[in-house]
Amino acid sequence: MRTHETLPYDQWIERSPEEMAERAEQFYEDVNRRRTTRYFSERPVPRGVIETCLLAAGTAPSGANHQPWHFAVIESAEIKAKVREAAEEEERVFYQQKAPQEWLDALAPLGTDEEKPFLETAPYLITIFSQKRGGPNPGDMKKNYYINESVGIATGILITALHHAGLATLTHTPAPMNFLNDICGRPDSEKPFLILVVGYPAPDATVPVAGKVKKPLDQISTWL
Ligand code: IYR
Repeated sequence: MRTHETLPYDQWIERSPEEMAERAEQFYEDVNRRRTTRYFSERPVPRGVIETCLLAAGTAPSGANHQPWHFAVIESAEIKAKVREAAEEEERVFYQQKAPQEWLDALAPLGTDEEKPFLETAPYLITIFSQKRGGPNPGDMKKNYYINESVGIATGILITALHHAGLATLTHTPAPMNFLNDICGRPDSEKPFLILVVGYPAPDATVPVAGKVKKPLDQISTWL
């Protein structure tokens, strides 16, 4: 007995096994073209594209469907400069003092450092916040569940949607990043999850060779 309110699942589309295989191939080919780059162009990106990708991210499954995320989209040059200044300050401490050698060694193939010019160059910084409390309806202050899992899935969909639309992204996680609450005017009950840098890649953008190495199927899966 289904005691909750239901609807028929009628937006689902039946595909033949051949069509399924073809679509799976096409999708893999497309997402396998995504790379994280640190070099962005200042070229403007239509705001509507970002909005549609945010709507796509918002379709993510989440704990109790509470949708415990907030996306603060920074397009103002002044605010981007503030984020850069604060992030570089944290990152200087990270790279020069806090990071253990093992971590620095792991990052060496990616060529990261405390300089974050992309925080000003890229047209948008999507700052993603996770919410400890909320709920499906405006003003809800219910406890949220599986917050990191939910926000992680939504972020994955957002990255994929932006790539699919033809944009480049960079996940950036200055630590600690509490300064983002102040800059973005978000309440203390929200925790910055990550900054997604979004735009066209610079004409001379590069990607690290190390980023191309993806584990083969037999290393990432087992069948029981
Ligand atoms: N937050 C730093 C360091 C950093 C950490 C990991 I793990 C990366 O994959 C990349 C960078 C920074 O953004 O430079």
